[in-house]
Amino acid sequence: MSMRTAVITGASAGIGAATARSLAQAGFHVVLGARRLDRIEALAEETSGTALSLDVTDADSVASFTDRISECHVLVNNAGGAKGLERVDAADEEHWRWMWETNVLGTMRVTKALLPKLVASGDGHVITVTSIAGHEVYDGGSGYTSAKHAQSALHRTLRSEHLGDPVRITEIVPGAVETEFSVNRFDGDTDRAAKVYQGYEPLTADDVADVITFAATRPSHVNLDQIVMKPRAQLNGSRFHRE
Ligand code: 8X3
Repeated sequence: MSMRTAVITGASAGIGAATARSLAQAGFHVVLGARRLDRIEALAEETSGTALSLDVTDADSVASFTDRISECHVLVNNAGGAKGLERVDAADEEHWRWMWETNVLGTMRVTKALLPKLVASGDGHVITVTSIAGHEVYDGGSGYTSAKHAQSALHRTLRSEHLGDPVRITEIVPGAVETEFSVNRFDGDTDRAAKVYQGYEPLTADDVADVITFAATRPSHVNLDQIVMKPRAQLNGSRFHRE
C-alpha cells in the first residue's frame, strides 16, 4: 500500500510541529503548511515530508497550497490562536478579526479546498484542533471563545454533511497546553505567558500529538467524534489546582 498523506496546518511550532513528527513516525507522508517556511523546511527534512508556504487567512495562499497537494488522507486543522485577554468593552477589534480569520475562516477555507481529495482517497479524515474555549467561556476571552465555538460548530456540521462519505471527522479539544500559544496571546510577553502554566504540570504539544495520531490510526470505521483533554490539575478554563 502506498503511503497515506497527512496535511498539517500551523506546522511550524507547538501542536502542529509535534503532530508532524508523530504522524511521520506512524508512517504518514506529512505535508507541512505554515507562514514561516524556514521553520517548516527543517522539519520537513527531519520528517521526510514536504514544506509548503501557507497563510490560512489569505484565500490565494490557501489555493496555491491546496493545488500542490495531489493526495490527502488526513487533514489536521491546527493553525489558529488567540490575541489578547480583554473584556468586550476594552477589546481590540483587530484582535477579533485575526482570531476569526485564522481559527474559523482559515479552517473553513483549507477544509473546503481539500474535501474533494479527502473523499476521493476512500478513507479521509478531518481532525480539527479546537479548545475547551470552544465549549465554555471565560472573562476576557470573547474573541477567542466565540471563534473556537464557531470552529467547533463547523466540525459538527462537517460530521453531519459527510455522514455516508468515507471521511471521518474528529474534534480535539485541549485545555492548557504549554506552547507559544500564550506568548502569542500576550504579544511576546513571556513573563505573563509563563504565569498561565505556573504551579501545575500543563499538557505538552507531544501529549496532544499522541492523541491526534491515535485518532488518525484507528480502523476506518471508527470515528472519534470529540476528544477533550486537560492537565490533571485543570477543571475548566478558569479553575486550576496550583501548588
Ligand atoms: C487554549 C485554552 O483555556 O486558554 O485554547 O482558552 S484556554
